[in-house]
Amino acid sequence: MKPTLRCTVKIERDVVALVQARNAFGFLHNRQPLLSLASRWQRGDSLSHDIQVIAIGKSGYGKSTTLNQLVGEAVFETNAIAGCTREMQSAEYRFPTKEAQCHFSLADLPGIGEHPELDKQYIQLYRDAIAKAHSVIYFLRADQRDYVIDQWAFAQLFNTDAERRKVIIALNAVDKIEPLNRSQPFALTAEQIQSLRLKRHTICQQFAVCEDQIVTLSATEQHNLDGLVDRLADVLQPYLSQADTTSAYQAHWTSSVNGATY
Ligand SMILES: Nc1nc2c(ncn2[C@@H]2O[C@H](COP(=O)(O)OP(=O)(O)O)[C@@H](O)[C@H]2O)c(=O)[nH]1
Ligand SMILES: [Mg+2]
Repeated sequence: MKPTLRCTVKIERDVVALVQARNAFGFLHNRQPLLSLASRWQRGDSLSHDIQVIAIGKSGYGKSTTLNQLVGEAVFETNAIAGCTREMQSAEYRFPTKEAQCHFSLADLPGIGEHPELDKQYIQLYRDAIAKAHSVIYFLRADQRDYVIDQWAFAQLFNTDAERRKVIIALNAVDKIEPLNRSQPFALTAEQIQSLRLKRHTICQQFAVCEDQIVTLSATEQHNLDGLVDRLADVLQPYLSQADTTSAYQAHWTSSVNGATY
């Protein structure tokens, strides 16, 4: 029997809560998925039309930490030593639609690189998940020297142009790029910026992606997380349309997002 990836919904909130947590998600405000391009998921008795973003990559690269930072709460388990995510987990945000049920979904997938046999199973599951996702955040770590397993997985997962267009490479842990500095508050030195430039160039060649598909960040130092969301906005815009909202929702929005303009 073909293995399937079980998904546990960790939290469900309104999109407004996500925008309040991080203003960069304002591109979702007053929007809803174009139903014909949405990903369909059965939720209990009803069908949901979703915009879906998935995070994949080796265990320990900071997928869960990054997603938690993006949504502003500890939704996904993180672990310094052992890979802890064995199933797909998601944070779901309801769009304010009148008729169809629609969500913006951010999902954390089990990490690869722990065991070759497990990786083979995960690759097939990842391929199914990628087919349904609108964007895929593929994690790498800036302090990693050898990307052999990552390149192997990437080549298995992204074959067609359509698959490759979905990819954003999140080059995480830039705080650990050489030469290390411990300045507080965190800031990259000129030497680190130069190392990062070389690293980006190498990744472009090794993974055959464009420079603008790579976002450099540090989840723990909260560096350039908005840059990652801005890139997501670029990839997801074509799948969104103006929301068909109720006046009640509009009133709720206006009173709950004080001072922010979108
Ligand atoms: N220095 C540094 N450590 C990080 C960063 N992001 C995550 N980590 C650490 O890496 C470890 C694994 O993170 P986790 O999010 O569980 O990785 P996952 O397996 O990819 O989900 C944790 O100890 C995190 O604190 C980062 O940007 N910089
Ligand atoms: Mg994890």
